[in-house]
Amino acid sequence: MRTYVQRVGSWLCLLAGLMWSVAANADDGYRLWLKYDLIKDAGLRTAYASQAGFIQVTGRSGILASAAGELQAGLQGLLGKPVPVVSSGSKTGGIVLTVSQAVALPNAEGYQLTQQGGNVVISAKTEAGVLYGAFALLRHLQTRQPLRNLPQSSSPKVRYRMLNHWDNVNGTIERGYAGGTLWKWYELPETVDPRYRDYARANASLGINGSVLNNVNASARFMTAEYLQKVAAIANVFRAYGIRVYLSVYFPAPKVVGGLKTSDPLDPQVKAWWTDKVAEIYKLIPDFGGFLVKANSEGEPGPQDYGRTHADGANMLAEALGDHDGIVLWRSFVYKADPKGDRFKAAYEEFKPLDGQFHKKVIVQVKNGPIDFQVREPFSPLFGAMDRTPLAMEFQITQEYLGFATHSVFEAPLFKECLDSDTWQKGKGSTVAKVIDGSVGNYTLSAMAGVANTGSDRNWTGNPMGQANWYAFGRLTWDHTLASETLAREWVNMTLTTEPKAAQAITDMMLRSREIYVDYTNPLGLHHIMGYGIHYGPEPWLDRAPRPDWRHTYYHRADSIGVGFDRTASGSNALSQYKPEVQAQWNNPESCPLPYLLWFHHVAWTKKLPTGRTLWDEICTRYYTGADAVGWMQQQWAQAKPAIDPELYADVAGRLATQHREAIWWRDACVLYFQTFAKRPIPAPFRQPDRTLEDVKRLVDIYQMR
Ligand code: BDP
Repeated sequence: MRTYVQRVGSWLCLLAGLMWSVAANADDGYRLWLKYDLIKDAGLRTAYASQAGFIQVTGRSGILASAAGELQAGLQGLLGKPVPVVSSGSKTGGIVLTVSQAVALPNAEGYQLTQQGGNVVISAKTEAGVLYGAFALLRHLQTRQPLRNLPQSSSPKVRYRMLNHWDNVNGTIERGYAGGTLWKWYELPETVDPRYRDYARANASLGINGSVLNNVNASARFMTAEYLQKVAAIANVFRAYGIRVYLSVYFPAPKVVGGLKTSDPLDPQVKAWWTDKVAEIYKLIPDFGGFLVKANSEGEPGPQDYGRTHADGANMLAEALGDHDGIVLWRSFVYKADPKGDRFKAAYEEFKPLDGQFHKKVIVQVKNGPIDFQVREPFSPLFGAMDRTPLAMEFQITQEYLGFATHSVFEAPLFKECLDSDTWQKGKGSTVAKVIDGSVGNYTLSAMAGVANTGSDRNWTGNPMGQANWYAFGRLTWDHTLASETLAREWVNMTLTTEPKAAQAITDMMLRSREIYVDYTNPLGLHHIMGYGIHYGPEPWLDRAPRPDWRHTYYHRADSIGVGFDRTASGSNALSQYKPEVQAQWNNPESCPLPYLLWFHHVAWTKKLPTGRTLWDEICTRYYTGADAVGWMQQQWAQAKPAIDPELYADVAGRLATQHREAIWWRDACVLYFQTFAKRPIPAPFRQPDRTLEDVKRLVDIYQMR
């Protein structure tokens, strides 16, 4: 009996040990790109360790302590040995952190990594700069760069580098696909989730220095004393990582929570209310960043409700900020339900006349494209037109129109395509990036915002591949010249694997993924044909909605002749909102680049394109090859399997399988629907779908829970 018990006991121990080791190896994605797993190459480890004998830091205040702490944890993990933090010494072979006014860089948050007197020295004008330098050094080691590649120096090109959270008080996230909000409003301010710190670390590692905590469809609650206490508790955590908090404003807050009779921005009582509110906020949060405002847009109230302009509203808030170091980010995402108009033109029509009228603390925040975060958009004409107003970029990281957390779409190529577009605002070379970094207009205010894809899921982004979009966005806010390939490779190396073949297979998959998504959903410049409301799956046939510009037939305009939205002078003339040089690129259907063709032209189904195919055949080719290419993505991922954590591998493999099935759904829905107009066969070698249009329509109803 004793032997039996002993035997069972030892089996149980073995089993427990096994389970532990499985659990210890399983990667739940929580650590993002800050994994710091042991470097397996002993030679490299020794080389790095020879420069990492100690971390010397003189100050021990908030941000410097964060920098030293991060380096210590990172080096211990990567090198497998403890690294002491010391406050002084004349030893060599260590890392020295120093704040020095002598550092000559354009931005005080920039850093230098040099080798001096046998040490690696991280220096910057500010503590935040030192923190960014510490993360840069860690990234250097995580991506296995040789130490001889130092020195390096880097300075952020944009001043306000921020995430916008569309998080609601009730814990949900508008267009969030990774669980609920990270902010536990009901527990705050007393209980401060340790996760807030990890959120701040991740963002600081990219250079992000601001976070708007709440949805642009804002609740007035955030302006109450109760909620400001909660916000302050989060700000206290973020401060040690150089991140400032901002709040979205519900414009009628003075009426709703202030008890005033009006929220008219020119009313003296309203002005006084905001001035007092600002004072209250800065007392609690001395480094508060400022306000983000969605006004007179999609039913949100705003200054126009009182006969005032967007500039009146923005300037009133800017004045209320007074001498505090805060800004107002006023969104240009506005459009009216005009059946005769073109939604494309709306933001320009409202904001261009106000150019030059904004207070010096106001930045107008513009979505990358004129419509709404579609899979591909031409850049917003405002970037070329507002030459007397600083403009912020608003990208969407969360994949509202890009297949949620199911489809793997690497967004860096989308961001870059917009940033690198030439607006010609002040002549050739006035790229969108240079407009928003302030260099074209010579502004010191510059900002870039991304609508966050984070949530309470353990791995932060639902789809582990979504982490790469957070990563790429953040790195681009720091340096918009970084190439998509660099960003993909860095992220893969830091997050998934450094094994070269596997890393290459995944990088290749990521780099093609956006174009593949475009092909099986909206090829050749089709846009806004996704599932109504939910924005998932195809629904190009939608011709009934409360507003004309919420109908999808409004956007694609398919008829027996052809498809596409004529935005030239013979149509809505939206093209006239661009500089002549930009118009020249897109104006002529013969020379308009294919990715933008149906954005600007109604093209005949029979029209021969430069590819040698007719428009109809080209559309079909894109839908079919796009859907097939998801099969290729699956193969790429499978190639990397031996080098990837099994849990993480299986998670992404499952999502890719769904993506493949849904790509075929998109394909069938769109070719079957457009075929009812084109009245042509599916070109060989492709085959007519087995199912009918009615079959695919039913699928959409199921997703929409109709
Ligand atoms: C749209 C979203 C909506 C947002 C809106 C915005 O569908 O949920 O509120 O943008 O940016 O894309 O304000």
